Parts: sequence; structure tokens; C-alpha cells
Amino acid sequence: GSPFQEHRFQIQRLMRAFKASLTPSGQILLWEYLSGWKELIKFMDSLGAAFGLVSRETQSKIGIMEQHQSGEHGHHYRTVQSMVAFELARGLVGFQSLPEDQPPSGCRTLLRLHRALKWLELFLHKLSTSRKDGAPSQMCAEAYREALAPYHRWWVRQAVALAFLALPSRQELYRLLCPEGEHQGQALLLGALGSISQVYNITQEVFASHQMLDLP
Ligand code: 1PZ
Repeated sequence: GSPFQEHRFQIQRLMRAFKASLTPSGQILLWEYLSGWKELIKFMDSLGAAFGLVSRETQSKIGIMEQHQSGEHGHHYRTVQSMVAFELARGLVGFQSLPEDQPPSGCRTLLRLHRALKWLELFLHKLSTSRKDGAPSQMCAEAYREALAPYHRWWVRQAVALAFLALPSRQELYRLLCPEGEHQGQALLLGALGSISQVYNITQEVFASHQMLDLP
């Protein structure tokens, strides 16, 4: 293949990453989870400069997770479950705001990505069931209102609303998601959705069972 291939977004790779993040015993592997997010960054970057803020914010959250993974206690950051257990045991979760000199916890950082994954799930669902004349900007906005807006400050909501206006048409979006055509694109979207939902639901259960759904 082309030497540039891995720089291009591929929905197959997205699906594989989230699928691979799930172990048979229901653990979620963080490295694979984050590689799914890195694939999504490629997609955002293919949408143009208007999505720079969203892309940089996502990279920054991934960066924090990777710092934990490469740190002294990195081996505790192999799965979502082991990370939660470790940060709980050490009082590192940050149920109240952490002191400024401490890095953001893995739990509160993952929670941000986790909420955004809900946004993605809702959006992909809307897109895959939409009619030919559906407007992606509207689907994005609806999913955003439901999954993310309640957690975002005013200026963030304004910036995101602007980015949505810069979204391409439904046809163009499908082309970027899956150059092989809309028909195959729909099947791949559904496949990706399946893995994303599974990963989302398990993470949600883990966070809910430790009252970690609104960490500051
Ligand atoms: C089609 C692509 C458009 C997707 C847009 C979805 C909306 C994303 C909103 C991003 C906001 C960026 C500004 C910074 C927000 C932060 O305040 C929050 C909370 O973090 P904190 O301030 O508490 O540390 N950050 C987030 O919520 C992380 C959001 C990650 C963005 C993921 C986008 C999903 C993209 C999927 C691509 C198709």
C-alpha cells in the first residue's frame, strides 16, 4: 500500500481498535481504546481547520492518559478497571478538585473521552439511519445537546456550534468515512457503532459503580 496509508482515517481501523479494547472477561484495554481515539483525530483533521480546537482538545486528553501510562505506575494503566482500582486506592481520583500541581487524574480525563464517545455513538446512529436529505450539522448538534453540552462551559458550546456549521454535506461526510460508497459505508458504520456501544456501556458501568460520573 501507499506509505501514507496510515495517516488517513479508516473506519475499519476505528472499529478494530474499539473491538480490540474489549477483552473476553470484560476488561477495557486503554492502549487500544486510545488508539481508537487517535483514529478519530485523523477523521477530525480531514474535516478541516474548523475542527482544530476539537482535535487539539482530544489530543491533549490522550496525552494526559499516555503520561499516566508511561509514568512510574504505568502498569496500573493497562485497563480501565485497573486504573480505577489504582487511583481509588491511592486517593488520586480527585472527587474534589485536585491541587494545581497534581496532573489531572486518569479517571477524570477518561470520563471526558467517555462522554464524547456517547456523542459519537448518538451521531453515528443518527447518520446511519438518516435520509439522503438529512443535515449532518443538525445531527451533530442534537447529539451534542444530549451528550456533551450539559458538561461544557458557555464559550465551549459557542465554539462547537460554529464548528458544526463548517461540517460538510451528508454525501461528503459518507465519502470521508468510507470511500467505498454509501452502501458499504452504512454497514461499516453499524459495525463500528456496535463496538463503540459495548465499550461505552462497560465503561459507564465501571464509572457509575464508583460514583465517578461527575468528577470535576
Ligand atoms: C464531526 C466532528 C465534530 C465533533 C464535535 C463534538 C463536540 C466536541 C467538543 C469539544 C470541545 C473542545 C473544547 C474543550 C472542552 C473541554 O472543556 C472539555 C472538558 O474538559 P475539561 O475542561 O473538564 O478538562 N473537553 C471535552 O469534553 C473533551 C472532548 C473531546 C472531543 C471529542 C470529539 C469527538 C469527535 C469524534 C470525531 C468524529
